[in-house]
Amino acid sequence: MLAGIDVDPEGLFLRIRNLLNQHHDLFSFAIPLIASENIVSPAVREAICSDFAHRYAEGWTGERVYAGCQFVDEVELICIELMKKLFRADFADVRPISGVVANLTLYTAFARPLDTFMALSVATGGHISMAPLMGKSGVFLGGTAGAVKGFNIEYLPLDEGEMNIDVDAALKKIREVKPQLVLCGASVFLFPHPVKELVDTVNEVGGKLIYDAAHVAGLICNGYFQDPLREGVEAMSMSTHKTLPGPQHGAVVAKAEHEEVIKRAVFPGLTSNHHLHNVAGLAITLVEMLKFGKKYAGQVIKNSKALAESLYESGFDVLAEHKGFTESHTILIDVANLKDKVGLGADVEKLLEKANIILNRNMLPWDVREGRHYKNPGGIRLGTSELTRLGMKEGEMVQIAEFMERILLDGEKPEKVREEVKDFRSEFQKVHYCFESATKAYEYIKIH
Ligand code: DSN
Repeated sequence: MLAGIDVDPEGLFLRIRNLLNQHHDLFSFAIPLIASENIVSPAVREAICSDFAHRYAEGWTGERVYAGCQFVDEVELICIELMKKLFRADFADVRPISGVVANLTLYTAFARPLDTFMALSVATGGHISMAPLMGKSGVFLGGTAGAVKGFNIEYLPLDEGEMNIDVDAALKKIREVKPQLVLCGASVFLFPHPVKELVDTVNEVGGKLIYDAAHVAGLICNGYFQDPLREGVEAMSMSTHKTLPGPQHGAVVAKAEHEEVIKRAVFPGLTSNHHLHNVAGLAITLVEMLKFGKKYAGQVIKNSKALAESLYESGFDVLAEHKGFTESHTILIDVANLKDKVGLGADVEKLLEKANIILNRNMLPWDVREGRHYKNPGGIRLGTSELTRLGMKEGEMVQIAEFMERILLDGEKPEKVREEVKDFRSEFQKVHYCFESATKAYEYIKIH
């Protein structure tokens, strides 16, 4: 034994494989509600365990510095063309290996260390990749924009009632601080951001407006939510696995004039090899979006509205009721009123996990003011992308709200509800909005 680990290789191998199998069993019978997650189709799973996973192809297609890339190049070119078509973009780069690297690509292309950068704070829905190294109060945040790029970060103000960027306050601040770069987009992204309202002022002060579409890329490319490139942004970064139901990867789309600076930022700036199996998986995902995407994205939004409505009617404090709760896949709930009964966000997350209902705690914009911490914040965040891919519709959202009500409001034991959750899930075992396959959504595929 080494620090509690059996070092017998055979035993360890079997143990790891057993853990993987258990994980697949868990998700086969769970309600997956994490807004940043989704499930890929069997065709995409096949691509991501292909030989592409073993290869190198540094640089741009047709200009690689390794042999053996002829099929890799053809797949990547198809992927690029599909990105351009679906996002109606002049230029696409599918080499960033994650959403954070996609953001870093735009930071590198459009700004320099010590430049002033504006985005939402983490507490108001921003992502850690937008955050400074140190908070204003001297607390260590370690955000990518500060830690890696050394930006001077000013926050975009949030209108807490509207759960959106406060346009008047943002315009005033942009005129004052004259940022080189302003980023719209968020990790709690309920409503389209005011790109059109901000762009002229950002440009007047000499800055550039960009957009992080990590959460909403699968809505945007199917004609929903908003169309940032038409509304005035220079470029959009994204991850490819949230509402866009692809493998874990990143991408950037931009106006034609930014092609060279973005290409250079990606390679040799931020990547060496760019995970070719995920590029192949992304290409297949984009084909799926071309064929099935409009129905999928429309249903994601219908489902999130239905789930929010049912939860609200059950008595949950779902945010932004006066605006129909959400225009995306995401719902935010204030659970501070459950503090004495079940606890705050982390307690709610853990209790629901016992019933195989998987979601995450989330900060509310007013948590810091009210003395709450990100480890046990006042909110929970829910997303409907993965449930939609499993074929669920509005009726199932009502059922899911009931499960949550019974555990969190009526005090039923989660272990008892879990048995019903498993029954409920047994009907939804295939991935939808993709090419037909016999493989189940969470089937553990054994090759060895
Ligand atoms: N942290 C992820 C999210 O859950 O939104 C994004 O990277």
